[in-house]
Amino acid sequence: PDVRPLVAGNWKMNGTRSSLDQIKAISEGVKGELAEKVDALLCPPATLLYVATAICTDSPLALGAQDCHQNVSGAHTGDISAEMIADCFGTYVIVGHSERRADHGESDALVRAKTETANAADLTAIICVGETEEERERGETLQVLKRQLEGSIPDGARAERTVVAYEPVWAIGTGLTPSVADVAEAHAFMRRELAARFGAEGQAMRILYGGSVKPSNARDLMAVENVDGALIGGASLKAVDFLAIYDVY
Ligand code: G2H
Repeated sequence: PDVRPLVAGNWKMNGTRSSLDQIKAISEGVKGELAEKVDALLCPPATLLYVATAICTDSPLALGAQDCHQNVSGAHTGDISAEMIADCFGTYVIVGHSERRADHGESDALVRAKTETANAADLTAIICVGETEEERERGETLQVLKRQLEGSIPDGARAERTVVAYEPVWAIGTGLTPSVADVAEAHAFMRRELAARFGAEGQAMRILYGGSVKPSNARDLMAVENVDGALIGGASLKAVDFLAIYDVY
């Protein structure tokens, strides 16, 4: 089936008001004809989300956050709710990024709870999965992906509100990327798993590749079957790089 690609930027803990010019440039750069067939998203730090929406009016660039709490509201000092993200006109939220799984001990069950809460607030969740270097060396990649997909995606998930991002942990921020054949194998496997569990909805869910995507490798990675876009970290900080990747479509 035809799946509409999504090119998404994850700024992680980078960006202050001085970066607003880059957000503006990205929002301008995605205005062309490509916007008819490719979605673009930027997830700046939450501190910039509201002001970003104000400068991106008139642009098809969607905005989102990098995490949300699993509860709707309450005594959770320092956390951000799905409703708060929606209130700032965010429409997406990344959940279960490997940095959160590692830094904050997030489990598949927690990621699933966050996804449910995000979806209830009408946010599209970008659910991250991926094996570590040790898991890959032990030949466990597909097993790990299966377990993470089963554990992190809620029952009844719909394609419209669910995006999966495959981010091999060892490829994140390292400049290393899996071979095109490895990406193809992982994405084909995930597609089969999603289709087996969610039927037509699973066929239509977008599966992004993430991990050291940059202008020089994006064309090859985005051409792989079942790769429906990119989740870009470091290379999304500069508008010219983000737009060069977006433009491979
Ligand atoms: C993977 C990716 C974005 P980078 O975490 O989520 O980051 O492109 O810097 O490897």
